Amino acid sequence: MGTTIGIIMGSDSDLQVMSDACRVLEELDIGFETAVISAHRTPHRLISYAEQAAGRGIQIVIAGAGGAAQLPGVTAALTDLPVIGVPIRSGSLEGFDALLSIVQMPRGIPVATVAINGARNAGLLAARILALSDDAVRARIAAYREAAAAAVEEKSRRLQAAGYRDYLNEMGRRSG
Ligand code: RP5
Repeated sequence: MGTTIGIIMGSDSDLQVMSDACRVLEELDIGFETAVISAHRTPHRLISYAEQAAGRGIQIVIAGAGGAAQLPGVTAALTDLPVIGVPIRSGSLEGFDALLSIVQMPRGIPVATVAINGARNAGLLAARILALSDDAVRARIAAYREAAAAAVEEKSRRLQAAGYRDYLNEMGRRSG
């Protein structure tokens, strides 16, 4: 399993959220690497990372950042690889600042943007891009979608069988 996805984040305080991307890529058996790289604190390191990523075999970059969130946009400016931006919820604007910074890229340099804290979807989107040229990944994504559908069907069956009160109580017990 080669490393095909680069997951970068502006701070280690983003790791809790970005670990959702790591987890789903592990579930899909896709190789990835992780790094903390800040567009404003370590701009030169970001330049080296973005310029060298494709040459090292990285095919897609997932970049998470909070606040003014320049990391995904600057990365996309430095490489031809697809870049997926994850707005991280933080500070007084609770991620809305990062969402707008990332989604409102001026024309010419695209960044695909997922929801605030949507790192799991970022991982899944990266997997779907890889699946265009990898049938094994495509099969694992199909199985993942089928399992998600089956889980919903099972919940619906249990809700009908238990009734809403018992189901809610059971949910309360599960969440601790
Ligand atoms: C951004 O500022 C990071 O992406 C992070 O979301 C936010 C806060 O960083 P720390 O002050 O926790 O390092 O650059």
